[in-house]
Amino acid sequence: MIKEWLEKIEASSSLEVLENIRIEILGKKGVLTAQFAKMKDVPNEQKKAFAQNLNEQKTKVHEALENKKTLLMAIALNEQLKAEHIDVTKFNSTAKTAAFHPVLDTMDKITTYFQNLNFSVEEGPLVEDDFHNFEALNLPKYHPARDMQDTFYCKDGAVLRTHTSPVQIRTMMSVKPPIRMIAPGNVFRKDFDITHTPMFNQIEGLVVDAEDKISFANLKHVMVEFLQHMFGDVEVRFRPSFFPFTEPSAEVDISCIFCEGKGCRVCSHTGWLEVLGCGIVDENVFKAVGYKDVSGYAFGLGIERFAMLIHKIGDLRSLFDSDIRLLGQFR
Ligand code: 2NL
Repeated sequence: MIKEWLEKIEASSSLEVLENIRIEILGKKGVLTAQFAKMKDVPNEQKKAFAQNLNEQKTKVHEALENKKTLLMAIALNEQLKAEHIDVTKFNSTAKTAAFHPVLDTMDKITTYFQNLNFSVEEGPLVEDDFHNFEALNLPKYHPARDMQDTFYCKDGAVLRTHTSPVQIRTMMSVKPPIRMIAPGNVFRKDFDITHTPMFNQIEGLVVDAEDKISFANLKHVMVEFLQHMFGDVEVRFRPSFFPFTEPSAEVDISCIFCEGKGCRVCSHTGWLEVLGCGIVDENVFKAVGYKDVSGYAFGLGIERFAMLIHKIGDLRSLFDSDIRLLGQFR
């Protein structure tokens, strides 16, 4: 009998079959269990040998079952692993890749352009003091031009920076000229409507060198080259303007990239789009940082506006919604 059982166990092809064999032999109504019940009919002097023999058989069956179970489980696991195997190198055309947000992408493009012209990239604190955000930029207390900025005021006279110019002030106060730098980053203004968000991104540039090395012509050339790099073959126009920190100052327009200057809704039928402000650094700014016998030019632009023009996005606020349906289009 035992030989037959062991052969059956050895031949079983699945855990289910094996379990049925176990029940058949060792279960409550199993054939070996039934043998144990016969014990009471065995004469006393044979009981010991009888029991010993049954226990040996039981041990052998039990061992055979366990060994077979281990083997079948290993086979089952192997098959499962094979079935669940994923080929991670397989090409999947529906896989979604990540993408840069258009604002970050535009910031990168502008930053890289100026890095290639040997400008350094500088950063500074978002919470500023009155000196770095206003005073040093030729914006004394109670000067009406401060109202242009719609400032967020914090405790103890601190402000959220209204432009990235304080980064230039900090740089000028920590290194000697010549300087060739840009300052990209968040700025804050208490303004919220279709064309304004209370936080937006700006890049400002500053070049400072010996007096005879800087001219408005230099500034004009760098701006024209930069704008044609960003927008392609556009006309560039300089209009006289005013900023407290530059004199003379100019606002710069490009010919409308939507109608090629013919006049459309985006350019309010003027044929021109305003894209940045710039000028020759006011001497009061150099006085405030302790620079002497130098000259400089500076410029500033809003990155969201550039991103909207480059990617033809109509509503400024959609840049702040984090809506995957919009962002997915810039992959
Ligand atoms: C604009 C115009 C501008 C500057 C920013 C600047 C900074 C220093 C000294 C002088 Cl430290 N100027 N920055 C100059 C002219 C224009 O920004 O429309 N920005 C969005």
